[in-house]
Order: sequence, then C-alpha cells, then structure tokens
Amino acid sequence: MKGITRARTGFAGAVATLTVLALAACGGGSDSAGDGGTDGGDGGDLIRVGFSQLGAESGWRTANTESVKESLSEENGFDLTFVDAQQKQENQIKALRDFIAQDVDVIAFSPVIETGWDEVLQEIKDSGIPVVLVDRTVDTTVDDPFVTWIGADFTQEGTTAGEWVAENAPDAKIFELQGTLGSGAQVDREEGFGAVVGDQIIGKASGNFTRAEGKTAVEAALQAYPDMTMIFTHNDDMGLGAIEAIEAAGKTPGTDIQIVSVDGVRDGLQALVDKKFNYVVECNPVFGDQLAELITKVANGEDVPKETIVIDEAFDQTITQAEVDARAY
Ligand code: GYE
Repeated sequence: MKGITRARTGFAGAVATLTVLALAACGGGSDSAGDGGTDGGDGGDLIRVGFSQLGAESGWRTANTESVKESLSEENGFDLTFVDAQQKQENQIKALRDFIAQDVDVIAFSPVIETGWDEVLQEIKDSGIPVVLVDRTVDTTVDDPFVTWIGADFTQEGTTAGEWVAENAPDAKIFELQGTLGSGAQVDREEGFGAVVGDQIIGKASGNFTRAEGKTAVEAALQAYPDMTMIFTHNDDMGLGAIEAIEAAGKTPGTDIQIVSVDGVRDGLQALVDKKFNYVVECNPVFGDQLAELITKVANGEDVPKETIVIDEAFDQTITQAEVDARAY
C-alpha cells in the first residue's frame, strides 16, 4: 500500500522556526465562485482554478480555506471555483469531474483519504489538465498523477509529538485519537508517533477530526481504558472534544489525563495556555500564497518542485497568552 506515487514527506527537518507568510493584505471583494461552479467567463487572462476542498471539519480547515480563497482571488489573477466536499469522497470525485467538464486551467484538491482516486485521476490525466495536490496525500496506481504537492510533513509531526512524550512522560499510558481513517494526516501521524512511543499506546479510535466525534470517542475510551493517563490526538478539535469528555467524567485534562495535540489553531493553543493541553505540534494551514505561486507556474508550464513542505513549529505550556493572541488563525 505504501505508495508508488504517494506524496510522502520523509525528511527529518525537526522543529523549525515558522517562516511567517505575508498574506496579501487586501481581503474583501470577490471572494470566490461559490459552490455552484460558475464557468468563469470574465477576464480572459485569469487562471481558471477548480479547487475541491475536502470539508470544513476543523479550525485548521477553516483557516486553510480562508487562506486559499484570499490568495486565489480575482485581484491576484485567478478565477476560482471552490467546492466543499463535506468530508465525502464521492462529493470530491463529482467536483473533480465537473472541473474536467468546465475545462479549468488547473485542478487543485485536498483528498479526504488516500485511496480510491485511480479512476478520476486517470480521467483528469486524459483531459490534460494539470493537478496540484494540496495538504493531504494520495496513494494511487496512476502514473505521475499530479504535478506538485504542497503540505506538511505529517510523519514528522507525529515523530515530534512522540519525542516530547518519550522525554516528558515515558510512563504515560496513551490513548490515540485518530483523524479520519485512511487520510494522509491520520496514517502518517500515527506512523511517526508509533515509531517513537508505540509501546505506550493502550488503545486507539477515530474521532474523524471533529470536536463532536472526538468527544464521543473519548467518552467511550474513558470507560474502556480507565488507566489511561494521556491522549495523543491527531488534531486540536478532537482534543477540545476530549477536554469536555474528561471534565464531564470528573477528571482534570492536562493533569489526570495529559493531552498532546497537532495543529496549533488558536483554540488549541489557548488550551495550552490554560494548561489543559500539554504539548501542541503545529501544522500551518496558511499557505495560500505559496499555493497561488505554484498554480501560476503550473498554468504557465513552468517548472515546479515535486513537493513543497510547509514548515511547522511546536509549543509547550511555556507559550504565553500574548503569543496566542498574536496568532493569525
Ligand atoms: O490537521 C486537521 C484537519 O489534513 C492537515 O485535517 C490536515 C488535517 C488537520 O481536519 O485538523
């Protein structure tokens, strides 16, 4: 299964300082074509982009969508058709087929899970429209299915989380709260974390990257694994759901049950300031400007790197309120 054409990250660039990406400061104006999919008739020299976003499941995703829309604006030279798939692969496949029918210049998409794309990727390939893969990865038999991929090193994020645990809580009994099963973010974070502290894991379940499902999964886990002392959650939203479940069970998150998370959205970092989370590995969603640059080059037939890794930081409880308040998302 480990992909022939899987956009794997695999380099060990530890926790680096975040390069703050200057966002095109002008917001307003024409936001996007919206879900209906206009055929973008105006502005002959705009680059026509079909973007299939996988959903709106988390704070990370909301920030990512905002960044993408802000950067792929008409002012910046794009005619964007943005479609939200609501975490359903069939919706994404339909959107991708619509983009082929519209004969857009570039198709960009964040695949909800890794597998199941062979047919539609082949169709896109046959249409000659270049694909820019965003955020998550694909595992496909289609040869050379995308021109370039931009996203984070999910395996490294898991490793960074695992290393913190190995150093700070080597006796912790860990319940792993997984993201959407089969998604690149779930598969790779689990692999990276498990390679460091796999023998400390006493149970796993998916919370599908949402706060509500994270809460439900932890309610069940508190019953099934009464001796758990830590939760490793694949994103902040599920961790915030975990806080609710832990508090409802009369325990103290961050103390009785430690929480190690990934993302670093504002609510997650606030939980760190409030000492309910113990460690957060960032996954930076604000890469719209880099994406816009890649898409422009692809549309113009210029060379682009096969992959662009978005740089992440990591935070422990020494983070200050001022730092959290200064965050962009
Ligand atoms: O960590 C999570 C979101 O694919 C990196 O998806 C993304 C993940 C992110 O739902 O919050």
